[in-house]
Amino acid sequence: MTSQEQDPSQRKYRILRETDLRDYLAGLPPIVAQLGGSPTDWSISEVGDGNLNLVFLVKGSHGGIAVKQALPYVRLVGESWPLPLSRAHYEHLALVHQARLAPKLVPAVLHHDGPLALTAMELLEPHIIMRKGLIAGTRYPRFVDDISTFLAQTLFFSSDLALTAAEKKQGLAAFAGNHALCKITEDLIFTDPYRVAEQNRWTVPYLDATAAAFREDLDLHVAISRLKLKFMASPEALIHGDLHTGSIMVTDRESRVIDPEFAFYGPMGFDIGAVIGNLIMAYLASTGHERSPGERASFEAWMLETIEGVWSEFSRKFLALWRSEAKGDGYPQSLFSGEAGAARLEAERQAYMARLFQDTVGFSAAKIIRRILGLAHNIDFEWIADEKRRAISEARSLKLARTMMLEAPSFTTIGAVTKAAREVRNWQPDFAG
Ligand code: SR1
Ligand code: MG
Repeated sequence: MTSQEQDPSQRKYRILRETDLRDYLAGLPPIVAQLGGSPTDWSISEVGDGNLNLVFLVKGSHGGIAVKQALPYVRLVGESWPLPLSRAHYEHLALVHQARLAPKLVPAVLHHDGPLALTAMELLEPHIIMRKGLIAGTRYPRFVDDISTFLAQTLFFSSDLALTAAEKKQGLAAFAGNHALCKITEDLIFTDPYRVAEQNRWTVPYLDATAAAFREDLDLHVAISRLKLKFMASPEALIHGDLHTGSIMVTDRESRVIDPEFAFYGPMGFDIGAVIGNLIMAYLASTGHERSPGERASFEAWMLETIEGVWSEFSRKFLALWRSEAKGDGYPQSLFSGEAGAARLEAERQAYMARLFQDTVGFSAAKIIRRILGLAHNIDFEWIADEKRRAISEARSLKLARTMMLEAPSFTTIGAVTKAAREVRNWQPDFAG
């Protein structure tokens, strides 16, 4: 036996500790070559700070890799919340698919082991998690171009605009089993923040009244339920499914999208809204990280430009793909022939983008609310040590998100969203005084 991969006893699922991982990787010749040196000299450390998985960084004399292993439960909560290991399969499938559609914008997969729910990937170095960079006030000049390309290419090329009906349905079937991860989203984003749920939390006592108001607000309950239904019943494209700024790694020269374990065929606006909602939170949290008033003003101006750039560049690239690569069964060319047909199709493309923008605004708002009133919070706010200052940023975000969700049709441009964000940044909640 030359490799542990060929030894059936080694292929059963077990949670890997650092020493087990060393032995396991030592049995994989391509990985040994990539790392270099003797396995006994490799440094291995578990660095996972996400909500679900183990993540190891492994470094040898020649190079490094990242290894991700799914745990059979939600790491954030513990063994009382079991979660299928199959998510590692869907993540692997999505990474391979995204690498084809958006080359160089996701980490390269080096090895995948289904039974161990483990994937070894290219080590992204010196990249950092974008959320941490934004908290530090760092600007990323490549980000708008990279994320808009990622969104336009992964969404367009997995949609009915680019695929035949048969191809699209095969894709849908391949990801249909990832329903346990969808259920997390259905509960944690679209339901729990609006009802009494054991795991909800918020910054007490400052947000007590707002949390209670959200639980009683039937207009909001209708709006979030419409979004939930759209999430559950709109298989428009293969979406990443968890595209927050903690799922993006950046340097000043490049950006990579990681962690697509929530991938499934869903509404495109959920991914675009995730990016924009998380940028809005970074913008409104920024004041909580300043050491003197106005210290981060130019960074904040860049954040607003970035929010505008994400939508406008995505929209431009998506439309360009639709005009040049529409080989799918949606909008048959034969129905839009001649000059009049071409003009009508172009008008329809614009109408499609307007509807997608409405979805994006609504999903952005849902993403903001869940991070402030639900189970899983984000460090943009959590790292503001002074609880009152944190609550001020959170209250502003909730106020903006509520308006975006209830009045989505009044936001017809991304400029209207950034204008509202700029205005709410100066609003003082009652408890601030
Ligand atoms: C219980 S998992 C909580 C959250 O972590 C992931 O990153 C997803 O956003 C999920 O909703
Ligand atoms: Mg994740």
